[in-house]
Amino acid sequence: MRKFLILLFCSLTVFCCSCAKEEQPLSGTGEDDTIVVGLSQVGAESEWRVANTESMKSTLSEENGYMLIFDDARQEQENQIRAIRMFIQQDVDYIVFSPKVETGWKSILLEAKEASIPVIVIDRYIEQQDEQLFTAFIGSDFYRQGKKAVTWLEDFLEKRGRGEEPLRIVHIQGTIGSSAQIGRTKALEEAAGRHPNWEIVAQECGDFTRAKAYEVMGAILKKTKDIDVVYCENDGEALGAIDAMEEAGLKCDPVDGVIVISFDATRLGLEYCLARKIALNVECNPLQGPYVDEIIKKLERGEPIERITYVDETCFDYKSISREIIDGREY
Ligand code: GZL
Repeated sequence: MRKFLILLFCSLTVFCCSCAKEEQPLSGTGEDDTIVVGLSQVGAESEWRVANTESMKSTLSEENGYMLIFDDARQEQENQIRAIRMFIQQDVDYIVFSPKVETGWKSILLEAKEASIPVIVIDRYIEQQDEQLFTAFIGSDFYRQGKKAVTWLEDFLEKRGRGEEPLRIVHIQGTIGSSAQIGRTKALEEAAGRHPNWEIVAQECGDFTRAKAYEVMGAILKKTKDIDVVYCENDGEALGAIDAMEEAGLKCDPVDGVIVISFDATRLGLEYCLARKIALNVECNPLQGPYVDEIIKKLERGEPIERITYVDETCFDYKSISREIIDGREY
């Protein structure tokens, strides 16, 4: 009944607006079979995030039987917690959220559990909890992504006879405490620990944005230009770091310049890969809407679901990327 009241309120709101503006058919069916989903998104910090949001909105649509209540947390965990509490008060059917960071969710997820509202975590992970605080996770294995990157780098250097040479690495990290940063960082730091000739000469947070990465890379370049590899934890950071390096007169190229490694494989990031400015781009698939839709429809039918689902992902390097691949990409 409360869900019907939410839909009725929304329809009346739309109706009042439409009367005020122009004649429009009422949106929303008001039928009880509409699935009401509250979605809390981290923000809009990167092209990847924008693509992730678009995938959610285009899938959890009215045509597909949903009413989506969307909240942009603007990079603040407090805003996500507030939005989830609002969804609980509105008695939505499902709560979906991408946790900005791994910790700090136990209390609010216990509230959702007490309200018997299933929670689906997307994209990033939350710290392992004893209780079953979420119904399903759909996202990436970030440590596996990092392993792909360092394995590629080890093979690349070995093939070029540079396996034993000193390797000076600049590490631009993503949002500290996010599972994407934790996993990608762990893989690099483990690899640096395995290779005595590898040295992380600078490690700074670029917060997954081009602007912040440009700023921190510029500061690093004031101290040293003796850099062999820049390991950026997403495409926005890679572009910002490349901007700063090129301004400082450094060439970004896997063969005769700085080796730049990136994550996400957005269209812009792959353009840089085709231009050889990014040597390797590890895909992080944002198209998670269809996965969420499948899980919810199974739950609605009372069918069993997988609690953990990793999305399909690959990687591209400056040799394997092509114009055809880029033109065929959805994001
Ligand atoms: C990864 C996602 C990260 C992307 C960044 O799944 O959480 O956040 O790698 C985005 O581009 O900002």
